[in-house]
Amino acid sequence: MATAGKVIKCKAAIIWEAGQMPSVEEVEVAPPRSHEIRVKIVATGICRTDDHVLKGIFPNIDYPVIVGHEGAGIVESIGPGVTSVKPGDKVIPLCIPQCGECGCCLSPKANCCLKSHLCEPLQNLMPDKTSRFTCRGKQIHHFLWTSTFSEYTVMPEVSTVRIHNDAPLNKVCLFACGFSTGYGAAVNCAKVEPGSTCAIFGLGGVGLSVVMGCKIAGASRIIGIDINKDKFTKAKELGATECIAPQDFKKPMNEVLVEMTGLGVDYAFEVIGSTDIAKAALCCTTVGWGTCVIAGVAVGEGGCVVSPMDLIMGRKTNATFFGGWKGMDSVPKLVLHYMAGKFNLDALVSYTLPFDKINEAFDLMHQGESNQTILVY
Ligand code: COD
Ligand code: ZN
Ligand code: ZN
Repeated sequence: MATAGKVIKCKAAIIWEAGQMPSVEEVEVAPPRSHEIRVKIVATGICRTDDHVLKGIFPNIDYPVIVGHEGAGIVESIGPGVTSVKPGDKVIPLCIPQCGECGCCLSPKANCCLKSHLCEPLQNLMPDKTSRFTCRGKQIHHFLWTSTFSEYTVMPEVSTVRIHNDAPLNKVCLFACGFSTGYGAAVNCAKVEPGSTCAIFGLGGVGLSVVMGCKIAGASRIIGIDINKDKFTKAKELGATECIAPQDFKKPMNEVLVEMTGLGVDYAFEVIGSTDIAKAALCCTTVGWGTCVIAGVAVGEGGCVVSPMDLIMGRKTNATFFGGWKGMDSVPKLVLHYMAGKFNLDALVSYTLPFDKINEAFDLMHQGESNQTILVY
């Protein structure tokens, strides 16, 4: 492309300081270096993790920063040594890379690549500790090596996966985080079985994706729990067999669920991002084999105190990052499954807005108004 090797000027949303809303400005995006890829982002969702940076509660972040990781786009140019994609290919950024060489990448049991930006020392620059973004002469930091809140972004090759070129980017961007996290919590982490009973705490976009995973896995009872009853219609449309609101009960929800099911549920999912709810999710599972999966990241909370007595009788607890998927191997397959009609991703999208309305999208998230908002450039 004509832009290859040159600096590109485009718009991006910059968070200049913790606690400030992003400001849409012109940035310069340098060409990709060795083993890097420059991508024109076409669509991006927004995720609570982006919001955690906005609020200043994501650990060890340097500002100013361009966040965003739930994106999809088209390769504009590649740096030396890149072999997996070429200009024009459709790609999805991976919020957790897959280097293919580290102990976790080589093990079928793990998806947390050890060459990730999340490994110590946590840092939000490119792998070589420099940035490809500048604005008014100032260096702007990357985030998760994805930074999809820039019309053009540079990502390491290990964080970029090629998908089918007919995939609709304004929908499949949800495979970059929300859908994959929730669906994978059910099918990879819990390994929900046919005929089982499931409880899902939180029916936002990620919780609804857990509901879809439980349904596809053949669960016979799928109980959705949310304080916002407006979430119940969609949850039932996607597979929840019952929905309940905590404010309608005097007892704690774990006791309510044990009463509803006799022994407790086989699988419970925490999809709110609260340590108190994680405890309730563990305690509503059946003694003997019940499994609790924590999908939410409760940033800034003190931690979760669990008595060994809650576990000693055979209950298990587990947590998942990105639904346990190895991104390179799995995301292209998830996209193909979507294109074949296996998942109703479209039902997760509450709003599609132009990128310039990014602050409106964050407001909708804060008001609990939206499941997933997609921004298009
Ligand atoms: N009881 C019941 N429901 C509640 C309660 C409560 N006390 N508090 C809130 N809720 C409901 C809300 O009404 C809402 O419907 C739902 O819980 C939460 O939904 P959203 O839309 O705010 O959030 P999601 O679905 O987009 O995401 C939820 C997560 C917990 C997954 C998210 O916050 C998170 O932690 N994401 C990071 C997890 C991860 O692994 N990410 C991978 C890369 S970023
Ligand atoms: Zn690795
Ligand atoms: Zn996310």
